[in-house]
Amino acid sequence: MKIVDAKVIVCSPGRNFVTLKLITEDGIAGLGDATLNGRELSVASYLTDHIIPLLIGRDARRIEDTWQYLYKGAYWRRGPVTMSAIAAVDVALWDIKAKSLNVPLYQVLGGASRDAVMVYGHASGDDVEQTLGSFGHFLSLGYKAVRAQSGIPGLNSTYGISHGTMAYEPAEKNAPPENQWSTEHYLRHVPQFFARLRKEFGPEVHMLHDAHHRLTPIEAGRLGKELEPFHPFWLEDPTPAELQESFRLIRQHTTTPLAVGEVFDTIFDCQQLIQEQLIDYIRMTVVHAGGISHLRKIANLAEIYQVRTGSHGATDLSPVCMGAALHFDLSVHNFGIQEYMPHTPETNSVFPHAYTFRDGFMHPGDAPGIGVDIDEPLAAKYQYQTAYLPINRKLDGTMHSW
Ligand code: EZ4
Ligand code: CO
Repeated sequence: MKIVDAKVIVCSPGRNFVTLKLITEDGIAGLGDATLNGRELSVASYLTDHIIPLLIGRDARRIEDTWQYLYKGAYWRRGPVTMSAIAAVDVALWDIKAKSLNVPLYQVLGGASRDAVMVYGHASGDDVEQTLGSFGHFLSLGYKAVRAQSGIPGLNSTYGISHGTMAYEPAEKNAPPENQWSTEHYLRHVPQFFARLRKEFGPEVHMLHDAHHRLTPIEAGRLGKELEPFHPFWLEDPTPAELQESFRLIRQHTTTPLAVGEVFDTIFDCQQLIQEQLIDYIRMTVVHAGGISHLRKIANLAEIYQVRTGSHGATDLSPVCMGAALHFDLSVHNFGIQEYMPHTPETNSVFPHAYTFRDGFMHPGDAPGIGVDIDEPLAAKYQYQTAYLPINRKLDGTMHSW
């Protein structure tokens, strides 16, 4: 089953997406997401200029060998651009494999380990009152788990607050927007905010929060400790995780569960975090972490240490990634939770899909393969637009992690 054609489709139905399409000699098409928010064209070039010429004529059935060929064969290992490109190939090959067997992808990944996949939505607001309203809205839609982010008094902008009806997921045309940061303001606000949420919505609903890499380990320890009475499901990205051992310090101070990994790209980014049991949820995604093949290895390592998955699922990952993630989530034993932000109607019309949401849970559907397609003529109507993620400065102008 030779690969005879391959193309990279860049489109922007509201935001930029990069999609790889592989076609076999039998006419089976497989899709893989290759979107890296704010750096989209680098992955498109990596695929078009360096990978596609190597794929033509290869046997589409040899998924693991192709993964190793692209990873080891590049000599230059790891990194988000390389790993997103490899992921796109890997997912497209899994899509082809399952389509050639006429089964949904989860059936070739060992079958379903559960009936459906619990997802969490994103509540946000400029202040606590608005966020409470948004949180209640998600509960009325059936969500059993909701992430809550609120504007912080004294700061003119912060991470995670949606404006208007659009789901929050930044990418600004032309130049990066600037956000403001103050750890003091943030730490004063969040525990009170969570106290209100828990009081308002009772003990059952899972409440999540994303600190978005902005605290030092000891500050994160303090936040985790102060949140304990309100038992959050997790505290996400409490501190930048390049230095994995810094999580030891957080662990010494709090039992609040920790979730990390949306910016990681290989198992080596989380090996110490997992093996020392410094985290509770690993948030790596199919698209940025080398595809289904590599993410399964990460999940298998995590399973031994009782770390569960909690894959990133923001709207800057395409529906192709969302579909692949749901097959992974349904099949892997140590699944924890899946992030879900619905895409816009334009995006959904470019990427028709079989996955469904019902009552707080999702299912990938039973269409052969991943169950996500791309409408190429429609995609061609939405041209790529230069876009950047925001940057973040402290009140005195110092650059900070966004
Ligand atoms: O900032 O996907 O948990 N979700 C997140 C996201 C990330 C974006 C970056 O492109 O942290 O909002
Ligand atoms: Co996050």
